[in-house]
Amino acid sequence: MRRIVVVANRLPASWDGERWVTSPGGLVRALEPVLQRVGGCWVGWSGTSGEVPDPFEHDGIALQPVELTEDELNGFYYGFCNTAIWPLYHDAIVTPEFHRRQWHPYHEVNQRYARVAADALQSDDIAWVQDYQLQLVPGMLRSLRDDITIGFYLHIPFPPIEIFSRLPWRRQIIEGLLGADVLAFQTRASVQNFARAARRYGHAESVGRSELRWRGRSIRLQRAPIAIDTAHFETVAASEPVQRRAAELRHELGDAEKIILGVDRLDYTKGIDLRLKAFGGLLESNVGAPRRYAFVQVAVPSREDVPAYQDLRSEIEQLVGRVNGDYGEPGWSPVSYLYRSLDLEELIAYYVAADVMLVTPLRDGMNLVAKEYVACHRNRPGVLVLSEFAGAAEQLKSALLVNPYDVDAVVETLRVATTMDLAEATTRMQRLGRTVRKEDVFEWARDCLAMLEAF
Ligand code: ADQ
Repeated sequence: MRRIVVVANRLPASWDGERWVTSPGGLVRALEPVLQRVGGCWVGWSGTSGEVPDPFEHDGIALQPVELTEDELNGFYYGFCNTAIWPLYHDAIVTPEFHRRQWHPYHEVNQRYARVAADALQSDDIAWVQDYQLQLVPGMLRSLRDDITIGFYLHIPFPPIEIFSRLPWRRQIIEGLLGADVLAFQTRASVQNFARAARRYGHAESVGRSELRWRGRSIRLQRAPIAIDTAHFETVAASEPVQRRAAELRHELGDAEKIILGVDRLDYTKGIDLRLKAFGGLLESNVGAPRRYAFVQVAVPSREDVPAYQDLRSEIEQLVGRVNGDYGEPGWSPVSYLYRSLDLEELIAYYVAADVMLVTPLRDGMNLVAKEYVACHRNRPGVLVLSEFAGAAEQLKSALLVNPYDVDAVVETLRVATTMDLAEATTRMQRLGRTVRKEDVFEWARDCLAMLEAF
């Protein structure tokens, strides 16, 4: 196998003040064993601005830190990535901001990643560039090295052309991406959206559905839905301490008949506000049985320096207060709201405890939470309510699919989910389980790398 150099915004480890610790998450878990086996390295930002550590090895992988100053971080990451690209690519749920002063650091920082990667690459290596922060890197790398294969994976949706076309730097972004040999996306819709934008703004030509020709080169388009380490979730969910903790949680939640759960990064794309309104609607129709339902929303702090995220946090906290004020009783609040990250075992105990998982993003590249819930419900009843606008809806067709903007429909779906008979819930969960077991993160990594190897 050929060596792989992963180029990502962040390194797979961060400094905790005393030592480097592996960052949690599916991408790291999937790629670590591959990189350990075939060699190569990981290029990314270390998480602290200012002086960068020298290249070092962690868990058998060579890490190449990229330097970012505080100013660059503000312009590139908090600025262009999170106020222009992130909202634009998520259907412009929040109005994207386009500032010329932020484009410059985006370009500069992409150039720096490309240079560090070019130095780390050996002839015939594969460079595998990750996500929306680094869309110019494929083109920049190609002009620095013509003896490597370049792959790019987009973790978030690629938007429809009507939305993408607003971007003042649309041509540069398309040309940057077209520097890759293989461009992979979460869904078919994203593949099609990109092909259309590449034809219009890059003057690329389509050859069938999964190939483009551009400036004499051939570029493959791939649909590769990201996934989870299913076996790991299944094992932890079945373990005695997690089962015990799940029972404890149910008790702490007042032994409600039905526990409904939401787990997200606190982000306006996740539809947490509409979800709370829908839960309020369910309680409204539940006169006479006040403690029947409990809703737990776990929200992980995210991008706390971006004003839109601060506003969102206040809005959600007000909504939680309103539902609890309207429907709570002394000593009993129907909504439990946790604003923090949980360790994996605790998170899994929540998944196990929940009768209904409510995943209602307004737009989401994939949504791994939905897959994690399914993996934790092998041989255990549970119902997944899933937004039509999550990438996962292309695969998880046996979930109860819903339009999250339609609050009445979410209320009705919650009613169906909380009253579903055991036989139907079991059949649906078995089907979902087959999908997440067959298409796990290792299969995803194999698919992506096979396409790159073949190039
Ligand atoms: P995210 O927007 O972060 O990812 P998601 O796919 O749901 O969304 O992944 C979140 C991860 O964080 C999950 O693995 C989950 O377990 C974990 N997590 C959530 N809440 C947590 C909590 N309170 N404590 C601890 N862990 C928690 C982006 C895209 C997605 C895409 C992924 C992967 O926005 O669409 O699926 O990348 O490509």
